[in-house]
Amino acid sequence: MNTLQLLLAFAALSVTVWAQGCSRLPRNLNLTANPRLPSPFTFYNGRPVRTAAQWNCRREEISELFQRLESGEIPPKPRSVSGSISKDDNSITVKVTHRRRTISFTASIKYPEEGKGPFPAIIALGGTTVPIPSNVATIIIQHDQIAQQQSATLSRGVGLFYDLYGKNHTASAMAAWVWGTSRLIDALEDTSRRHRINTRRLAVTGCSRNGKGTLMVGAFEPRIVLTIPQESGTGGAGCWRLAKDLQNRGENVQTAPQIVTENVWFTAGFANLTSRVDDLPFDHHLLTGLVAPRGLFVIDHAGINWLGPKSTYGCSVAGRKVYEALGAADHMGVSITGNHNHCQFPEDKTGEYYTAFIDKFLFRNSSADTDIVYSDVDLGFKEEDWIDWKVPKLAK
Ligand code: MCU
Repeated sequence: MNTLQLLLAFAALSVTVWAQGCSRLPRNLNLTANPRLPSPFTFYNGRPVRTAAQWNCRREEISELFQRLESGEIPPKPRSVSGSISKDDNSITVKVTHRRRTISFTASIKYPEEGKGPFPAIIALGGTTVPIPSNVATIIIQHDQIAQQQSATLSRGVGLFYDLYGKNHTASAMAAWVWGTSRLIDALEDTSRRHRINTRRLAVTGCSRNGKGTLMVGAFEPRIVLTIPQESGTGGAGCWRLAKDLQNRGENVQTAPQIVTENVWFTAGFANLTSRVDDLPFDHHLLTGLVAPRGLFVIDHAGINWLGPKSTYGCSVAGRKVYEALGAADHMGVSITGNHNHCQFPEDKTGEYYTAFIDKFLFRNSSADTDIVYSDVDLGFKEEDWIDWKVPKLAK
């Protein structure tokens, strides 16, 4: 083969690779220890991510890695999903049929007192803990009905999701909540002429355990334009590796080995990995990265060690680098302040920043300043200890 032939063969090969789209992960993953936060910009096979198109492939890969190792599978939309709005306009009932089984659940809708709409809406997991602006609707999904979160021993496979897919489905409670929230949005789309919600301006929020679920929903449901996890701590906006390090330094912080004994937030198989989190090909900065470039405002508590505020801070700073690579650093913010009760919304800088995120992402006010990385105490994250990769420019 001469040089020209060689070049042509190579060109043909790369065309085939591109035509096939993203390269697939192997069936059996080879997990190798990495004590730092894994690079968002290196594929599982070691190749670099250099373009926006490659990031889309990497994004798919990260999503699959999370589902395989940590959350369990989030099933796609079943063929039959429909919605119906109650006569009093205060709720939507979502009906889903999959392989001859049917479930239904109801979410409440509260509209602003004034105005015609369509209104942006905040979907709240279980109830609201953030202030709802007077021009925004609230939709409350009782996600515990979709997958229970009472205890690690009693709640596995309990809830409407498992009535539909079987109690041995790999989906963790959080994966099931993502699925349920997605079906709620399907139903809102299905009934768009019968309600006054703007389904293109949806946010999601929840606090603590529901904050963990909130980040998952934002990561896996692209129709959400603003994700607001509040005090989600470990298993949410915090990183497994950072929490482990804090514990090694004597802090009373929640870590992976403990969390799986407490509840069913993760797929059952994740329990085999919690003693070796360095082997995970991801950490939660990549969950943050899955939300990019959509709006994300991480709220946490500086004074509750169990939540691991240092972990959430560092993990957010690392995850924000994905936004930076996409030319949208200010689409992601983090604010960690103290002096309030757990899940009580703080009337401090966090409140101010929250309003800016609402303005920018629910009302498309591009001048709202959301370039925010804030903590009211020094949370001491040393990037050089945790990040050994550079941020490429992926923007088109
Ligand atoms: C921060 O979320 C959880 C935490 O992970 C648990 O260890 C603790 O029991 O409960 C927190 C919570 O959901 O509080 C309402």
